[in-house]
Amino acid sequence: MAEKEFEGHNHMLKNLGIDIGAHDQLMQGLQPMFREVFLSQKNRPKAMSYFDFRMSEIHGCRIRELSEHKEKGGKVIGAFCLYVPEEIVLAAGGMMVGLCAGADIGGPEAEQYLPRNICPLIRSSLGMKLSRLCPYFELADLVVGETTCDGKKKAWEIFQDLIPLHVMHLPAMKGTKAQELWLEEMIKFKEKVEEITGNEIDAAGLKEAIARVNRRRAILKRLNETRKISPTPISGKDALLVTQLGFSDDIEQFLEGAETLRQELEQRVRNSQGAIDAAMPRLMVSGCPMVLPNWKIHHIVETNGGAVVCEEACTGQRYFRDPVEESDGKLDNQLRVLSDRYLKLDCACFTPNDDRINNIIDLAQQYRVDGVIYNILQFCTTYAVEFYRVEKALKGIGVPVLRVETDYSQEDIGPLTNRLEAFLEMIRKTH
Ligand code: BJ8
Repeated sequence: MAEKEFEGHNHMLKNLGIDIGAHDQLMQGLQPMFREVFLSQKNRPKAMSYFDFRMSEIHGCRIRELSEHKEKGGKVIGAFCLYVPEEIVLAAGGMMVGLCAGADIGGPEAEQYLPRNICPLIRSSLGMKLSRLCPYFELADLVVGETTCDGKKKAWEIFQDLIPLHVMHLPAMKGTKAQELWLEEMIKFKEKVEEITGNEIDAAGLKEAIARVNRRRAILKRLNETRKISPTPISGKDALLVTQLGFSDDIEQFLEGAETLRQELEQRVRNSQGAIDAAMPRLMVSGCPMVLPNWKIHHIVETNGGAVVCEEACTGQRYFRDPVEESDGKLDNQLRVLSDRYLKLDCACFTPNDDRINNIIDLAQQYRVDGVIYNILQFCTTYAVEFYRVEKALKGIGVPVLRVETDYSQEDIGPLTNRLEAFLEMIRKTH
């Protein structure tokens, strides 16, 4: 990432209220990290250059594009979770962006409001807002929370004093009653988005929005299919970066970049050209989301003789696995279909959560993994407790699993590396 690529947007960022000094420091820290994690890789697909560029401009060009959208009267809506339906925002002419933070930022500021023993994703997301470091937050006309885990549920009570907030109430179990409740939430969200954007959503607009988001799901799914092949044509780090960028990038530009990458990856598969040696253990990372710029586990694995070939996470399969059914139906029917599709997501906040266990087994088999790294963000109770069932199910099919608990700091890199190295070594010996 060229250093000057991070410059030149300061005027725009200042107008948004960003703390320029602290922001420069943040970006300067990110550049060497990006070089080390991504640009130092050998055998990278050429088409990753699009994603490198978009990453370098994540607080540059992309912010300019969103600002221009707003200058023309468009609205920006921020969200923290896969349960928030982007289709509704697009159907009302808005743009949706992910707001979750994946770096250890604004901790001291956030700790004025939050206990220390809270998950780093919640702490850093609040920290980003409080320390005025995230232009996406500052651009958002509305932020959408959701009642998933307890930490998030209660954090919205703090966020609501800082930003315009709408909370979607997610049921904790699935079934007919839950479907009705969730449909009601979907309708309330639609009405809120209409109020914010001033645009009424109709069946044609929603149909078009569903098709657009489905196109992104489809290309991500197809890209990821290539990772089932050995040698994998793309590193886990690169595949993760592509998915992570999906949460902030413009859909049409993203589709173009991803289509070029798809063609290259499929050609690589035909040529048996791998990004990582076929002899290296194939791993799945399962658990909490890994949001930008959290590449910790993938980087450790892939610099220690392993290949990550699948992510069972919201920054992975859960993001693109299930399309929304496309129909010519009336708006009411479309909202129901949309609502049912979103309720199918299998976050660990649900109980019981058999779907997730079944999906993990299915992915482990489809991607022919030699082992699973179960990734828990510190203090994330739902994913931590669900490990019991995941481990049991994986043992049942003979796939070893390693549970790791980590945060956004760099302090645990040493011990984490030792544990992951030992896990890889154990796999090598038994295969
Ligand atoms: S659908 S995974 S994006 S809630 S890591 S904040 S669960 S304590 S992020 Fe998530 Fe939606 Fe579920 Fe996905 Fe809480 Fe756990 Fe922190 Fe989490």
